[in-house]
Amino acid sequence: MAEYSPKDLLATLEAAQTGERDPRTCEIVNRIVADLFRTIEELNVQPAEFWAAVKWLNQLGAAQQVGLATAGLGFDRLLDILADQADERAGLATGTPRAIEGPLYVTNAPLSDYEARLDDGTDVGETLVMDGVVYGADGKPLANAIVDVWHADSKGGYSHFDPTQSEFNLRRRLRTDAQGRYRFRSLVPSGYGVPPGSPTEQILDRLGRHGQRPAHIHFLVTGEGQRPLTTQINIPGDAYLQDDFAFATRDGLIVELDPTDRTDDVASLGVTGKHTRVHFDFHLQPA
Ligand code: MBD
Ligand code: FE
Repeated sequence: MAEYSPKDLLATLEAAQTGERDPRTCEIVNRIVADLFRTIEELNVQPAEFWAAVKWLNQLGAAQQVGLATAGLGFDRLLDILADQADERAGLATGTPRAIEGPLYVTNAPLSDYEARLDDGTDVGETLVMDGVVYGADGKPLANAIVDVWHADSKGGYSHFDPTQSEFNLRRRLRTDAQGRYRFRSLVPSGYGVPPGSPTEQILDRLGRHGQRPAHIHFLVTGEGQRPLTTQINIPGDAYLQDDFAFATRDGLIVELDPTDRTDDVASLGVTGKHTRVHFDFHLQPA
């Protein structure tokens, strides 16, 4: 009797797709299943290993960490590399480099015109004043652009996900003024580490890796007629700057820190003593 092979099983699986199917879903799922069948066959994956992976995936989902694991396994950066390549082919490879969104963005942060204070005053750390201009694809300053900014606190935690922080702490949307300017007061963030004991940490341990990100600040910049830009800036001097577990550090996104005690121009932000300044402009692409 002829053996029913893995290839036969694949063919049977695909032949069962006789209903009102979504062709794109079929194409992708069939490819992934075929690739995994091959992996299991060629690497002689044992049932105990397979079921351990299923258990891990369930734990990963239950912990809401699928998007954290994808970042750590390089998928998020992969999507950026492919988008960069597409831009290159289209002659659009200018402007501020993109960098991964990550799993910790929250929509609808409080909206302010031009400037805001991001921190709720309860955290320790160095006061940061960051400012800059959003430029449209035409090279001119863009009024009424929205700079949506979010970052970690001194312990590397993000509000909404860290229940000890107040709602929308270190998260704001800033609307640029007529000159395209935005600015905010906050605290210099610390780096992020994946939660200890979590499913994401477990897989990183098995891979002989750490789960640390260097200190960074996220941005989603949008404006009329412009392509939305998701990016991050990195704080220099961090031990993990070139060893990011999410592979997101890029040239052009590492800012300079400017320590100052000048306060006359930041009175509306309530800044009094010594603090750190960062200047960073965003250059958008056409929609
Ligand atoms: C982060 O803060 C982050 O930016 C990414 C990409 C993954 C985990 C935590
Ligand atoms: Fe982050």
